[in-house]
Amino acid sequence: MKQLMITVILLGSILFFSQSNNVVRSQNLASTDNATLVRAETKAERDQRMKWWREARFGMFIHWGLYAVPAGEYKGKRSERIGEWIMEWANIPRADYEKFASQFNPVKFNAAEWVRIAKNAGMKYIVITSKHHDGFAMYGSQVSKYDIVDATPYHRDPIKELAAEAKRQGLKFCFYYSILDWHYPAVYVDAAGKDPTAGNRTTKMKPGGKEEYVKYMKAQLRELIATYDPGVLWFDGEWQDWWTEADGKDLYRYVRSLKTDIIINNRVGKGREYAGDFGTPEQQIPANGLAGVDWESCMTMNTTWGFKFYDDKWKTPETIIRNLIDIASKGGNYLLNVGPTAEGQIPGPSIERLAEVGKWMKANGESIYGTTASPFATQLKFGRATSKPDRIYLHVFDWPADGSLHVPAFGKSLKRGYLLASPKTALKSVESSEGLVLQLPAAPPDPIATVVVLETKD
Ligand code: JFZ
Repeated sequence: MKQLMITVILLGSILFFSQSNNVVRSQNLASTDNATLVRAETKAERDQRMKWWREARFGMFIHWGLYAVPAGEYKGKRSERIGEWIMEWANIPRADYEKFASQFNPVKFNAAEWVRIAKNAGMKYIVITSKHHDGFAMYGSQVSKYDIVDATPYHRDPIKELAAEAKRQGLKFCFYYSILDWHYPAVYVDAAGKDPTAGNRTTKMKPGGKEEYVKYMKAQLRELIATYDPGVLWFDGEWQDWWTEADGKDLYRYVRSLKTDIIINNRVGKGREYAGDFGTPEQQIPANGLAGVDWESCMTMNTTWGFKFYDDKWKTPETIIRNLIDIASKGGNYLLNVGPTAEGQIPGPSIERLAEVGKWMKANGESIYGTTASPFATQLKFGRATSKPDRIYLHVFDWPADGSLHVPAFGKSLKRGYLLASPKTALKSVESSEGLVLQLPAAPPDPIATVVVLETKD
């Protein structure tokens, strides 16, 4: 019996390793252990689980919490730092920070409108902060009184409406959840000049506190999964000394046991690169993507995640659209943030930018959704590329002055080339050993990014 079991386990892991799509992943303990801890997952099963997420390419991040009340200013003090960290940079004791709850009354919140804004931008999923570092639950939690239903004059659960509305409009609904918690009683700060109950980058845990806190987190995660059925759990705040890789694996396994096909980011464990199901580069696009692993770049549209009323350093629509293309061309997803106000409104400049992205996505979305990374060995001089089995999409950022677009060889021959906007007009082309020269119109139909389709044959 025992021998049989060992054989089964060995065969299982050989199968897992041989099917694992790359060396990096199989070298990583978290991904292999996690999978075997839940139950051995084959590559096909994993591909199935990741399918919707890989095809989606574009999601909305929502940082919404009590920090929207001070909105970046406390006792007259402003900062260049991010808004949701105000409890840290303004050194606000727990008892004072709690008072923001009585001022949090998002009467202008409209779930249908938020989801419509995301959907019209071309986004396929939403990731909202269920609990950020400040420890405040933005949903109706039964295991804490420090939540939106119990502690604010709003007395309602906006997350329920948002989850239902996302489902209605066909977007996946997902949660951010912080492991770092500046409000939990067993957690304290031990740093020069800091109040022991304020926010801090690093925290300490009272003896025996972690076990109790992990139980609390698990109870909240159980509520989140049972009530709102999230597609992704996006952990954060894992860099605390008291949080270990083993804790991360245990939490990963716990969450998967509650919902087998859920997707979990890497910040559940200590390794920012490979623990969990996907990597999370923040405010940056890795030059060559992340080889062999799923990944998602999260980014702000101005310089903060949580709302700050005076942050007006907005990215242009061109930058945002080109970032989305750049990320897709490297095989990643783009999680683009909005920071709603304490009244429940997405800032106007965010809405305007998302509408611009939406216009572009409406015309060019097929060059993003369900694509894989660029087939070219080096980055194109004129822009970016994505691919599908029978075609390549070229995203032209820099329009050729003489109208001749030089495309390096891509190992297949060309069936037909055309502008995505005018599929009936074949572009004149000359093939050579160096590649392809396409004759484009004199002016770019879309100066942000014009998409050229290359239908290919093997
Ligand atoms: C984290 C959060 O802290 C931040 O508030 C936001 O939610 C972002 C998406 O994720 O970003 C970090 C992570 C680590 C540090 C700072 C910001 N750090 O270690 O100083």
